Amino acid sequence: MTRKIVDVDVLVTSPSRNFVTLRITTDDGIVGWGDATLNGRELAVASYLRDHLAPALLGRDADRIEDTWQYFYRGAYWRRGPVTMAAIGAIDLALWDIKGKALDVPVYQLLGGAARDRILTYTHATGWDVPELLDSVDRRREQGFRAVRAQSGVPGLDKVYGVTKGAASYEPAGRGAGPVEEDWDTSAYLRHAPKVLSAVREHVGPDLKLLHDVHHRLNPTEAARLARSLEDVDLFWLEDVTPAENQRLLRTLRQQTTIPLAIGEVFNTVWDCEHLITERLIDFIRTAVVHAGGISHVRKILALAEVYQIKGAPHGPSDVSPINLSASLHLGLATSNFAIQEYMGYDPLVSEVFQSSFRFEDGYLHPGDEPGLGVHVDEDAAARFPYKQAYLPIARELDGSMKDW
Ligand code: CS2
Ligand code: MG
Repeated sequence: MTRKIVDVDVLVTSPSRNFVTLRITTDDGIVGWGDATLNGRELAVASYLRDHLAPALLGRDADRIEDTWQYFYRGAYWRRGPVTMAAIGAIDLALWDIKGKALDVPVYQLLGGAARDRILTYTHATGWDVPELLDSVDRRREQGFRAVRAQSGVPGLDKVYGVTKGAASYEPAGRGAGPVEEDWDTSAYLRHAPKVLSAVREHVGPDLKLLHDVHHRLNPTEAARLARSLEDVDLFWLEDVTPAENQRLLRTLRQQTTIPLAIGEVFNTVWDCEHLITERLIDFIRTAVVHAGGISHVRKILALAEVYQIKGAPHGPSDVSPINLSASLHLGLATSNFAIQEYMGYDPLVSEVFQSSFRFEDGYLHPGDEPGLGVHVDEDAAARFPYKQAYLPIARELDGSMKDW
């Protein structure tokens, strides 16, 4: 018996920020939902799905998840990249959602059942200066988080990645006709970051897991200098220390520091991070489920990582939807080498559109046991929040040359 796909649609909605959601409906009336959100390039993915993949999805057997993945990955000829893989990822998530609903089981049961009872999470703490950052860390600890990422301002710079002045939550994409431009000063950052992170460690004591995201800003030599200055802070990880297109650049850095390294959120296939994994240049692989081809592909990345004692820690900020977060939790619950899930929480408006079954308790998340991925999308509510153009910032060195944001 085949379960045919009879309708495919793409919703672009903006409850506090833009999300792209794929809806697939089968001939027996099952609806599956997939996240296709790519911050700052949402319409590209929406068009890739609507104009190129949806026509080829109609009539396909919804139960053939792996074949569908291969069909759209190999069949496009033009492979990889965030737009392509987010579109394939959305289809993958929607088909796993359908299969779980058809069999009346949560997706993690289809992936081998629970390999743990709950999933450790980390969240963001931000502050323009140290006192503000320490307050933010304290508020996150009071919420129950056992792991916190700490980001602060940098003296001399009026905008810095990961920190907003005074706003309640950090949303990197600014609404408007073009990207906001931010200055960057590596020397000032290298002087300041060790002081900030040491002050946080001093304030919180030894138990809280402390993370920091360098956000691709350093070259390997600067990264080694920063790592050496942070050895005593006992970081859970140092993230994206250097742009990792040239993965072999991490070889020397790996020898120069014992700080765990996390990379991968901008990667979209196993081939993007193959050397990082097979040469064990990192400790955590961060590919986001939606951006790396969905559950079907990220589970393969994690299987390769397991061979090298590398753990999964998927990207999961507030700029991918609760559908992606739920998929990440189902995968994480069923994957033995899964370490931690990024979880920033969402603006209250988001839950008007996405009703999720995952639950946060005592610093851990669980996807819940609803059939499928456990997320319902209210399409009437989604229609109330039309898309608003938004761009991620760009960064420039003080001499005006471009810098990795
Ligand atoms: C960051 C993200 O959460 C993280 O680790 O790298 O906030 C990233 O800057 C955004 O997802 C970009 O949209
Ligand atoms: Mg990051």
